[in-house]
Amino acid sequence: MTMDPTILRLRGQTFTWDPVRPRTRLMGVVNVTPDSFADGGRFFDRDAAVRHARALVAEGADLLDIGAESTRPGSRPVSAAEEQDRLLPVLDALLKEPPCPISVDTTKPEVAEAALARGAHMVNDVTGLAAGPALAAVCARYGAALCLVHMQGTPATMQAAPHYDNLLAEVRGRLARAVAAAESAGVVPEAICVDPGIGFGKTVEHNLTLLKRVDVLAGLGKPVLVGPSRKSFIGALLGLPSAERLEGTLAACVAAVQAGAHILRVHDVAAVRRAVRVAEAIRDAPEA
Ligand code: HH2
Repeated sequence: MTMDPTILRLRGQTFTWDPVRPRTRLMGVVNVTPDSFADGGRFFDRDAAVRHARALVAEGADLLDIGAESTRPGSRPVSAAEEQDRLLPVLDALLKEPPCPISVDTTKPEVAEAALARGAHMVNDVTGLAAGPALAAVCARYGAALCLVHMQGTPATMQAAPHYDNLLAEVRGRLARAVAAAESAGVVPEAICVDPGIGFGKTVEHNLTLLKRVDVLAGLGKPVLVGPSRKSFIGALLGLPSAERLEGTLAACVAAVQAGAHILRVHDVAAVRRAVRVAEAIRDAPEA
């Protein structure tokens, strides 16, 4: 029996994962925000953000994710106008000669519309269409990809008291409903990926279980994107601030790959590329 490859279509570009030896793709994070938890303020300036994006591609990023609104726990929402003022100049510079497909981390249909009209390839919605199908309809109109992330609550409240009666069933069920909503809004089935939302309404233990059981989401038939990079569950385990979470990030990324992740959203592209390359070589080695 031959298995079908997993596919993600990004407006003319396609990522294909071999079912036996899938090659993990890396999404490099570019935060054009003054307050992101991992790199807040460092790339707020347009030129610095563009330089950083190009450096991530040189390090081996297959895809870039540009965000202009922080979604850290307790972060302040920004208006669509402010988000566009931050995002669009960076996007314009990168899309003149796109170094790789570009995703835009936004929950607002008007911001997505402006970004996709300029040629962005994907929308990364950390709320998983919680506000309804409008964002999906915009993606459908442009033939763009859509990443649906599981979040319990909102960034303002999500870490107050995360609770699940059945973590894996609830995360999978919510994502399955979001996929159905996206497809009914006209998004091409092969242009959708799903994400368990590490840190989005999850305790340390919830995050660990989701990383261990990425395979549960692979059953949805979409590529699975996972974003453990520098997150607070690593800080909680090791007692370290975000600047010192590289080793923890590498361990989480390798575990996620072993559990079936297709795309990793990371800040430290070069280091993760090396760690994943070795993990994949071990996975693909002969048994004896
Ligand atoms: N995590 C963050 C933001 N966007 N998107 C996806 N698909 N998956 C994630 O896990 C994810 C995400 C939060 O990380 P970061 O961008 O570093 O911080 P901030 O939200 O403060 O900008």
